[in-house]
Amino acid sequence: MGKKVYTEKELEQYYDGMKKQHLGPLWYDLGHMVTKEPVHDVEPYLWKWKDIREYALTAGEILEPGKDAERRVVYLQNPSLLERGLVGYGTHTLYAGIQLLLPGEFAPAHQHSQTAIRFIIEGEGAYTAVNGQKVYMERGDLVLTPAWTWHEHKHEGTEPVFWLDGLDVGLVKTMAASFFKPYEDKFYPLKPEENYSNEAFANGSFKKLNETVEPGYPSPIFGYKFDRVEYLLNHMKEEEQDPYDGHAVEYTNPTTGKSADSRVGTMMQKLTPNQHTQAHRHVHSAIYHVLEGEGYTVIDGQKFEWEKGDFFILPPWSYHEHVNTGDTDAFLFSFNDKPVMEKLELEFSEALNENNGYQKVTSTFLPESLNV
Ligand code: GTQ
Repeated sequence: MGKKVYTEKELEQYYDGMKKQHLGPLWYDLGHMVTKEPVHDVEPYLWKWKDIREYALTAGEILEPGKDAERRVVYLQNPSLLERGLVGYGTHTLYAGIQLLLPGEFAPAHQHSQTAIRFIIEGEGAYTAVNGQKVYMERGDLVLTPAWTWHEHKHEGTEPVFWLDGLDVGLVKTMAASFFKPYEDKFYPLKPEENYSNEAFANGSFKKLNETVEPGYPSPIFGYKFDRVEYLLNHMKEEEQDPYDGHAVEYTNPTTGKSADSRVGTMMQKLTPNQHTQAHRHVHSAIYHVLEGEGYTVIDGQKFEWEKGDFFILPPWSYHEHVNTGDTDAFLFSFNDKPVMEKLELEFSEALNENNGYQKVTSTFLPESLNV
């Protein structure tokens, strides 16, 4: 059964006609759609804390939240994604912003379909109210404001407070599912108990006799204190370490045993002095914040040197390994899109097989402010 022989001219007419009708030949294009491995345009990047802090502080002189702006935030823009017009993208799914509140200031109540996590970088005496429940924030704490919850921030302390906002901006935009609503008033009605969820549900240990705690989301815990995470990391046995992440703890929802937030995963890692983890890669992407310590992370052969306060992007499907070069423990906080990839049955990971599991370093990243 031979195929009809078309002349070159006939074929050209055929393909041109098809294109004009907005149709396409899969026999040419399958390889671009169903790629053998994840293909992406998310480049790794690193920002120095002293630069971000400076720009945030100047914003403190320029504008006031609740008056001139909904929030006073300097966000991390991944340059590789801005090329595609993706404003506010850290990775293709995740956003990171650094929010500043000065003493006495507030950021008004609102809700949105994006889910948000907060990680406190500097300062104390500020709280986030989640559906009216005040959660006070101190350095190293994680605070959740899950999708659709009403949330506001207020600062009752005496020094500036800085925290990281992590939202699934890119994901929600791709899904065409963004909703935002300001509350009818500045503040959502406050509940009498403060820090209730941190205390009552720590480790998922208790519930009142006549209370029902439904398994599911949002987590009954909105605030996760740093000293608890630190305790757990400091009491991990050698054999409980992860070869790729070192001493590593994921924040969980006690009713499900899974990620604390339903869409944004959160993790704290501890690397002991000279610790050098092995390289692996996974489908999920992440944004890292250095809570404490100094060292570097090799991402696809490029060395990203970090110190306390810095932020860096881990793109999807990129080999990475972490090294602590300091003489004290390093603590790395990160948030990721792993829960989404897992729910969609898209998560996959693999170790680097060559060179004993370590990458060859071919270049060192130069942060913008040192690029003179
Ligand atoms: O504090 O609710 O950085 O809604 C971006 C969007 C912070 C917030 C951000 C937000 C918030």
